[in-house]
Amino acid sequence: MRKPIPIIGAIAAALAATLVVPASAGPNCSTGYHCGWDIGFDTGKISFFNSDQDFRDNKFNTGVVADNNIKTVSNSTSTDYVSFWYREVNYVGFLFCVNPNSSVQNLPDDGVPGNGIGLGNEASSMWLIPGGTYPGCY
Ligand SMILES: [Ca+2]
Ligand SMILES: [Ca+2]
Repeated sequence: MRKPIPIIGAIAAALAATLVVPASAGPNCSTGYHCGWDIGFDTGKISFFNSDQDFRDNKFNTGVVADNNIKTVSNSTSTDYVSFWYREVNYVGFLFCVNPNSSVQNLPDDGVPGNGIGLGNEASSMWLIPGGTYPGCY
């Protein structure tokens, strides 16, 4: 009877993970950036490198304004920044937060953008705070 060789298996798995997935990267978002989408992970993308206190002057790559229009978020920080998303400009009205190397797709949404109900299609600013991961964030 052959004995299993768990150490080689573990090394192979770790190596494969290292080769396939960058150390800290959310889905479809370049390392160091915090990304948002209009729909899913592929329609209407915007990438933030720093905090942004007002989305009214930010647009997706489709040209659509990002304010009150982000439904999906991915965190690809290269360090330990957690993204905190707010209902209003200037970081007022906390909505949700996303930990390093994490994401959330199609946030709960009542179908009416910017009416203060739901999490999707509500964000108007995003603040990056170091020291993650934080409990209670996606
Ligand atoms: Ca802005
Ligand atoms: Ca809403």
